[in-house]
Amino acid sequence: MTQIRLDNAHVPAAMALSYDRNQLKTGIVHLGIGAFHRAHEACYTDAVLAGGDLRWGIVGASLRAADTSLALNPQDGLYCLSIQDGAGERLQIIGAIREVLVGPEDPDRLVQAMAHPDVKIVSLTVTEKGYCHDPATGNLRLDHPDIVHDIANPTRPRSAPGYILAALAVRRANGVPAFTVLTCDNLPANGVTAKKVLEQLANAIDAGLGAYVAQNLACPSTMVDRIVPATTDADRARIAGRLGCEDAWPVVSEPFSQWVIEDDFPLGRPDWGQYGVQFVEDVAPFELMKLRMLNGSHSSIAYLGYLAGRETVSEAMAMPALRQFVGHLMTREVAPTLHVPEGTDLAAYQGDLIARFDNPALRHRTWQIAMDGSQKLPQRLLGTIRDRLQAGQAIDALTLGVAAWMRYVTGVAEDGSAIDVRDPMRAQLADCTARAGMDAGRIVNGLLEIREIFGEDLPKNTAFRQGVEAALAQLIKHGAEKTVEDFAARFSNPAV
Ligand code: CS2
Repeated sequence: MTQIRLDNAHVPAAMALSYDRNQLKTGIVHLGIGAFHRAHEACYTDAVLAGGDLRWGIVGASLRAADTSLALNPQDGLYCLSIQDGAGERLQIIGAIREVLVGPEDPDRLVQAMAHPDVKIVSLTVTEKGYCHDPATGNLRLDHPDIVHDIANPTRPRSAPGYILAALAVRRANGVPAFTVLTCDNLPANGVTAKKVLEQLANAIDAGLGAYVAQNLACPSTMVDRIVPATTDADRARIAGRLGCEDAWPVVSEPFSQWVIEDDFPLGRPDWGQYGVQFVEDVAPFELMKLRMLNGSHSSIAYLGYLAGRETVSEAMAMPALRQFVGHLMTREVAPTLHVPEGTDLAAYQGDLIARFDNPALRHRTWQIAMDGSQKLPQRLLGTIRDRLQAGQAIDALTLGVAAWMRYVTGVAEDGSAIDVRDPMRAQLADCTARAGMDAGRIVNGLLEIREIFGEDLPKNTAFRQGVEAALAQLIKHGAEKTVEDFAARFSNPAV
C-alpha cells in the first residue's frame, strides 16, 4: 500500500504551521544537517518563524552523503519532531528547513547559496572531526586530505571550513559583508576554535583572505544541549501511524533543550531569546559544565556500558554500580573543576542529567556515543584530568573512563566478537592495539604515543599513566561489569 507522504500539501490538519512557507527568505545556511540540528536550531528557528519574522528560513547542506536530501526534499523540507519522555510522545511538524543541498553533488550551488546577501548566518553541526583540526592543540591539520584538497581547489571545496571560505571570498568580491559563523558542535570554545581553523586555512589559500577573516569574521561561541538519538525504523513506523502520512526521516528527542550563545551577530539574528535561548557575554562556564558533566559522563557510560553488553544509555544506567560510578565522576571529580555560571545549582543540574540519561523512551545507543572517541576524549575527560592532576587531586573515575575507551578501541568485545569502531583515527588506533595484543601496559604505551589526543604532557605524567594502565588491566582481566562493581564498592566505603 502506498502511503501519502508528508509535504506542503499533506500536513495533518491538527499540526498545520501557523506561517506561510512561501513567504520565507533564507537567512541561515546550515552545514551538517543531521538529526541534532533538526531537533535544536531548526526548532528554535521554527518558533521565530511562527512568531512572524519570516527572514530566517534555513537551507541545510550535507557535506557527504545525500541521504538527508533524498528524505527531506520530496517533503518540501518538512519533517516531524517527536519529543519523548517516560510519560508519552508529543509530535510537531517543523517547517524551518526550505531545502537540503548536497555539497559534493554541486559545490558551486552551495557556495552561491551561502554567498547570497539574504544569508546572515552560516551555522554548523559537522561534529568534532569536521573542523579538520588537531584536538589537542586546536590547530588546523594542513595534512588532512580534505584540507590538502581545499587549498588546491578553493572554489570547489570539500571541508566545512573550505566551504565557508569559498563563500566568504565570493561575498568579499561582491561587496557583501561577511555572515556570522555559528558553530553548534561540542567543542571547547567552539567559536574560537572555528575562527582559528578558518584563519589558518584562509592564510594557506591567500594571505588577503586570511587578513579579511581575521578582521571581519564573527564566530560567537555557543553551548548546545539536547539528546537526540539516531532515528530508528520503529520510530518511522510509529510516527507514520500517528501522523497518518509517511515521513522518511523524523527526529526523536528528549523534552530538554538548551542553547547558550555569545551575542555577536554583525548582520543581525533571529530573536531566539524569545523562545528560550540564553544570550551571554561569555559562554565558557556553560560550555565547560556541559562538556565535562554531560558529555564526559556520556562517553564513560558509552564505553563501559557497551563493554558490559548494554545497548542503550538507559540500560547502562540501570546497572546500580555504573550509576554510582557516574555519580562519583560528576560529584567528586568533575564538579570541583568547574566555575559554574552564576545562578546555577550544580547539584540540581547533575540530578537532571541523571534523569535525562534514565529516559527510558530514548533508545540512545552506547555504540552511537562511542563513535569518534579520539576527537571527543580531550574536551570530555582529558581537560578535567589535567586540572585535577595540577591540583594534586584523585582521578580514579576519569581514568576508568579513558581506560574503557582504550579497551573499546582494541576492537574486540568481551565475548570475543568484533566491535565496529568508528573513528577518523581508526587505522592508527587499530595499528597500536593490534601490535599490543591484550596487554594493558603495551596498549597504554601505544595509545599514549598519539599526541593529537593526549598532548605532550599527559603521556609523561606517571600518576595518569599508571592509573589508566591499572584500570585497563582490570577491564581486560575481569570485564567492565565487574570492574565497575569493584569501583563502586571501593568508593562507597571510604575506609577501603
Ligand atoms: C553525545 C552527544 O553522541 C555523543 O557523543 O554525548 O551527542 C550528546 O547527546 C549531546 O551533546 C547532548 O547535548
